[in-house]
Amino acid sequence: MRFQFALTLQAIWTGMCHAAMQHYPAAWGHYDVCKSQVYSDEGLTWDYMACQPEAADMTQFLKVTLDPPNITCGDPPETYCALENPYMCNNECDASTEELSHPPELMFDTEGRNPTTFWQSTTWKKYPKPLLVNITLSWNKTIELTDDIVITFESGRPEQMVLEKSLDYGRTWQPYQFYATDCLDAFTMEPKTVQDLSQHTLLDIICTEDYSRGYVWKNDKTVRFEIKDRFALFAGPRLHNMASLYGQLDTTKNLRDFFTITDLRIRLLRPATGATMVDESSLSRYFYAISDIKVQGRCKCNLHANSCVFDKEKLSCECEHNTTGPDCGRCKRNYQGRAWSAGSYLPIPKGTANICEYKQALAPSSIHKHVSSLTVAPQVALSTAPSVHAANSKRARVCDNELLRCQNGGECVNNRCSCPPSYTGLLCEKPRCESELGGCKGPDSGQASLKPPSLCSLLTLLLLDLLVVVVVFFLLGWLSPLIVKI
Ligand SMILES: [Ca+2]
Repeated sequence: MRFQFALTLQAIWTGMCHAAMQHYPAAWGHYDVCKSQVYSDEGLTWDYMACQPEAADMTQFLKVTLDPPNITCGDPPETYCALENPYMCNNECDASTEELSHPPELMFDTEGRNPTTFWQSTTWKKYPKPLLVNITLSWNKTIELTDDIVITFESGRPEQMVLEKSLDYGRTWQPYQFYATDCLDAFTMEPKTVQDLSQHTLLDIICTEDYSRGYVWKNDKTVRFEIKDRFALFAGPRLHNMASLYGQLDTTKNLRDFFTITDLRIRLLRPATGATMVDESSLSRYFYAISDIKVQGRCKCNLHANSCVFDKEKLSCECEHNTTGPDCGRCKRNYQGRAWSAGSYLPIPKGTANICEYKQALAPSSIHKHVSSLTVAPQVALSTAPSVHAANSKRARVCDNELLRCQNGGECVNNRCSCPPSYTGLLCEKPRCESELGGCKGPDSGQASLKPPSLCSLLTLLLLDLLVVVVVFFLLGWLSPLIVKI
């Protein structure tokens, strides 16, 4: 059912592409199916396609860490004032009372309830020492962002903040975007907006004042990292030309990596103050409060899986195409028939699966190459052991009546090659002289060219001689009238 449904989805998507629908696709992806069965001349076979999991709300799968760890309000309990009214100080934060506590998980619960639930920091009691908080979101898995990151603040957006990303599980960090009421003052960067970016500067890290300016009222509470506006630089303003974006993602690793993360870090550097000067007599007005963080994305499975499971607190791809690993980043054992490669989005709409192939599935003509370079498949290598007998011939099978692999006149007997005297090796591929003292150049090497001619070769030579004599006689008979004339 799911399979049919996915196919239908794909058909709908393809239709949408052709009709150039002027809507944002729900999840900018449509590579839902990894393989399908098809009838061909060889019977029922698999047709493989590039595939990826659906985009999802990734906040369900993250681990959140706060630094400093005791930065959440309520221990000890404290009162705080409303930013817009310093005399309204009737709010209380108490970690020991559920209704009055503001733990970090309230940044990720389902919103829409009233009143809003939110995480809140301690107040800025230690002013002028900066009120610094790092909120780290870790997935322990590479994920690809598919939609804007949206952070909703409940008490004014911070005056200075940096959004950072890691691609190596938090070992190293790179900035994604700087946010400030005054970019020059805070980060010595010219203020820019995402609209200033072009295809050539898409990877530039900018400082924006769009989400920090002035005091923020209820309708203006969000800070964004604009993923879709960046996609739109390649896919067009309504993301209707996804082929163009996929093409770029396929060929530009930097671009692909830009949207790929294992961790995000929100560095809060200065809370909203609502004024040019901080009122030192009322520091309980200044703190951070976040009610919601949205991170939409999908597991990165290198286009080798269409589902990703969350088991034992960890996400991992359910790999297809004979791949394995948390990101389907390598071929399964015995499936290294060719080097691993990520799938490709192109050609639209099915992409290219680049499956890992079973080693034994190589064409017989290429077997010889493998044997002679000693990179024989495991099954073949096993049979070199002298103790291999008919009992385990299933694993030790070298040849059979269909696979006439024995070379140089060798015959398949009991699934093993019986070689002529001058050849040896699993497939009779080696002249016996190679393993003898002095090698093939020695006087006793037994190499074909140095052997006395066999009866067969003598007969062949005799026949050839006879043929030459007959031809000469025939020519002479045909030419004789001419010779007489001359
Ligand atoms: Ca909430």
